[in-house]
Amino acid sequence: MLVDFFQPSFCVSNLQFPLIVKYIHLYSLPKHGIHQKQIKKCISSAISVTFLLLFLKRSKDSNYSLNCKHFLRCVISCDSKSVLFVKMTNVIDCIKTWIGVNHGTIALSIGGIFVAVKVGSKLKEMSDSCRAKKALKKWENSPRDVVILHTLPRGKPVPNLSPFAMKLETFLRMAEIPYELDFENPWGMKGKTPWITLNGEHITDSQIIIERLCRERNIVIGNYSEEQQATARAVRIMMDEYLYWGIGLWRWNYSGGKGLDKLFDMPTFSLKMMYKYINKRIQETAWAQGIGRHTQEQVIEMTKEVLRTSSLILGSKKFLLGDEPCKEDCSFFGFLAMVKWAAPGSPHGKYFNEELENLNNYCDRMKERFWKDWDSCLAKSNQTSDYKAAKSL
Ligand SMILES: N[C@@H](CCC(=O)N[C@@H](CS)C(=O)NCC(=O)O)C(=O)O
Repeated sequence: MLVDFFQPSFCVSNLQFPLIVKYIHLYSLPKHGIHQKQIKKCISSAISVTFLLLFLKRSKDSNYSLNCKHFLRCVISCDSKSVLFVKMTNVIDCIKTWIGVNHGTIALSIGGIFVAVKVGSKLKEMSDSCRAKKALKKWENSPRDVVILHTLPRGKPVPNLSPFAMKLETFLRMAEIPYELDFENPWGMKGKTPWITLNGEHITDSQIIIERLCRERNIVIGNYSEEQQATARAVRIMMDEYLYWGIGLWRWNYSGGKGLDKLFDMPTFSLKMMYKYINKRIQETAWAQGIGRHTQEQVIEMTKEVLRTSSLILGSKKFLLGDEPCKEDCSFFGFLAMVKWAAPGSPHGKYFNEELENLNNYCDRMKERFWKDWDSCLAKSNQTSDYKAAKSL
C-alpha cells in the first residue's frame, strides 16, 4: 500500500524517523552559505530521484494513486518552519511499492553500497599514507643544513603563486640560508604549502619555520627596537591572516577563474579542474573564517583598505621599518607581490598599480635586492631547481 502524503498518519503522529523537511526552512533562507547550498543540493536530488521513481512506476502501473502533482503539492505546501515526521516503515513500504522489490533486495543493495564505500575509502587511505611515507623517506638523506623547500611549481608572473611560499623563499634568501626546491610534494603534513625538510625533520607553516631558523641559527635581520619589531609583526599578521582572504577570494571565487591561465603554467583542462576544487574549498573556509559571509563588494573594499593602510605604514621608508629590511618584510613583500603581479583584472590589483606608488616602488626594491634571478625563476623559462643563497645578494 502506498503512503499518502496527505494522510495525518504520515505526518507528526507515529514519530520514529524525522524527515528533514525542517531544512526547507534553511533552504528558503536568502543566504549563500555553503550549508544552504549543500542542503539545496540534497533536496533537489531527493526530489529528482522521487520524480524518477514516480515516473518509472507510473509507466508500469496505471492505477497508481500518488502522482507527481500530489507530491509536488505536498512539498510546496510544507511551511518553512514545520517539521514533518515519517515512520521509517512507511518510508520503506513506500520505496518498496514504488520500485517493486522486496525487503531482502533493498537490504542487500544498501549493505552492498555501504561495504563498497567503506572498503574504497580504507584502500584510498592506505595508498595515500603509503605515498606520503614514501615521499617523506626520499628527503631523509638530504644534504646536512640545507633546507628543502617543498612548494608549488613556479608561476608565470611571480616565482611562486602562494604568498606564504614567496614569503618563506624570500626569507631564505634574506638570511642567506642554502636551500633546494621540491615541486613534487607541495602539501605538508598539515595539508598546506609551503613546508620544509631540514636534516631529516619535516616542519610545516612558514612562520613557525622562520622563527625556528632564526632561533637555531641566531639570525637577526635589521637592527630595530622591540617596539618597531612589534609594529612590523602586526603588519605581518594583517598580511598572513587578512589580506590572504582578499587575494584568495578574488583568485578562486570572484574572478570566475578568468586570468588563471596568466598565472599557472598548466593545461586548460587541469586549470579548470583545479579552479572547481579550490573554488569550493575557499568558499567553505572563508565562510568558516567569517569573511566569506560578506558581499564581494565589501570584501574588495576591505582588501583595498588593507593596501591603503600598508601604504600609510610604509610611507617614505625604503623597507617596512627603515633603510634596512627586517624579517617581516618577507611576508609584506610576499603578499604585495601577489597583488602587484598576480591579480590580473582585479579591482585591488588595479588600485595598487595605479594609486599606491610607494608600495609599487617597495616591491621593485625587494625584487631587485633579493630576487636578482627573478626572470629565470618564472615558469616556462630556464628556472634553476636549486638555489644556493649567494653572498652577493
Ligand atoms: N599558516 C600557513 C598558511 C599556508 C597556507 O594557507 N597555504 C595555502 C596556499 S597559499 C594552502 O596551502 N592552502 C590549502 C588549504 O588551505 O587547504 C603558513 O604560514 O604556511
